[in-house]
Amino acid sequence: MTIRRAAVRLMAPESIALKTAVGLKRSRCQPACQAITRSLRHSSTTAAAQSPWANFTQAPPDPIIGLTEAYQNDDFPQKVNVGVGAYRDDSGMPFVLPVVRQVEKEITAEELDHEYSGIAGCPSFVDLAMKFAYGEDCVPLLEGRIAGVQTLSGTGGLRVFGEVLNSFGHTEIHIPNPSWGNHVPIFRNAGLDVKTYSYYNKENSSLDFEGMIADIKNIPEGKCILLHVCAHNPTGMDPQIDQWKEISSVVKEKKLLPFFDCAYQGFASGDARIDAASLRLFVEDGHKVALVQSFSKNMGLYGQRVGALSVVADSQEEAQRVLSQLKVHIRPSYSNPPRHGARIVQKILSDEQKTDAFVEQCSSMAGRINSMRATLKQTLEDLGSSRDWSHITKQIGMFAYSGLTKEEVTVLREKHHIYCTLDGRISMAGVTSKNVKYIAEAIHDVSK
Ligand code: PGU
Repeated sequence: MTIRRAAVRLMAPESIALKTAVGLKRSRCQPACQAITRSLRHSSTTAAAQSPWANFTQAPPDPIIGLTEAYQNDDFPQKVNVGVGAYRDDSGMPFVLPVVRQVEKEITAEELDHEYSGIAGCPSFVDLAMKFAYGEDCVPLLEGRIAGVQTLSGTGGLRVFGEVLNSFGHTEIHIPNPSWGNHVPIFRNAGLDVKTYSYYNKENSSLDFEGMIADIKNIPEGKCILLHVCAHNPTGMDPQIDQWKEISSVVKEKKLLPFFDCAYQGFASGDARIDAASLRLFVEDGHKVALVQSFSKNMGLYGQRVGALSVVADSQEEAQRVLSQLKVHIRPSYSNPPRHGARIVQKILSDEQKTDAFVEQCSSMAGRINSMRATLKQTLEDLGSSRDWSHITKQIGMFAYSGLTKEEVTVLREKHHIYCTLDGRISMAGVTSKNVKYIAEAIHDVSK
């Protein structure tokens, strides 16, 4: 919403009447009308002086979601939204997975009720979500020592666990630099000090593995470290499996608490079943990890807010105690999670054929993104760009961390009506065969 529209929405009815009255032509504004205007002006001033919201300053728009709002208010025909990480088909339209459509019909036909969920959500959804991430043969899962709850997607799970950490004495959390922009306010609002460790080398557009290891070695013992399971947002650069092994051993040495954020399972390799290798390796190494999963991207269930939070414990009994604490934080926050999205995921993951269909449909989304990476890079080269764009195809997942500066991004937005985040992150999910040339020409124009 623009600031102007927001102001109109928040405007009191009497000030709207006032605007209408003062907007009348002077000749038509008889003395009676003028008196009304005077009285309205007086009452609105009084109301403003008394308003309990008078000291509410205008907050800046959200750096990611705010872009969608600005895009929606732009009437330039070729405008492009490559801000938010939300998949679009090749016509630029939101995409509902066919398997999701199919199970939605089944759910409707079942005429289910709308009773409350339990505080921890739907238990069969949680079990299936955990199997999907940890793998069916995961020992702690088979031993029943992973505590799991349904959450308000990834964001909700991160916030709940941030609060739980804080209430059990954690004062800080270490996230990669850079990371998803919302990690900072989520953890800050949960009462944690947010610190960063090196992750990316801008000079060569690659993972800064040495810097990462050196910084992790400097994290004080016992602190919580946030790791992206795969398809790191925003850089699109993941450690290789041998590098994950080294990270795991340093994390163990420092007795850190690994907290995994899994928002893109399926968008890294294209196979959702193998994208959780980093998490599985940590669990095999004996770490007592925590994990947040989101089904926004891989199942395209963004607005359904469906995700899970789980914590590996030492024993079944410990898992029960952890579960009870997760519930203690959820109950006063939103009481219990919504049902529909969880029903969709539950129906898909409980059926082998539907799971196969989902994996294939997710893979086709990842495939379209990869083909757009190649086309964008090629078109930039064909246009004669002198910059090296090879990182666009080296990176994986939903984003291209383009290397464009804040200034270049601003020109991209103001001159070419292309909306990406100020750090130069381009959501490749919004690039299509119809707009890729326009995007490449605009990038070339701002980066010449
Ligand atoms: N974790 C990471 C790493 C993410 O990128 C996102 C979403 C989430 C968690 C949370 O997603 P949920 O929808 O709550 O499951 N990041 C996207 C979506 C837009 C946003 O900022 O919320 C993005 O564009 O970065």
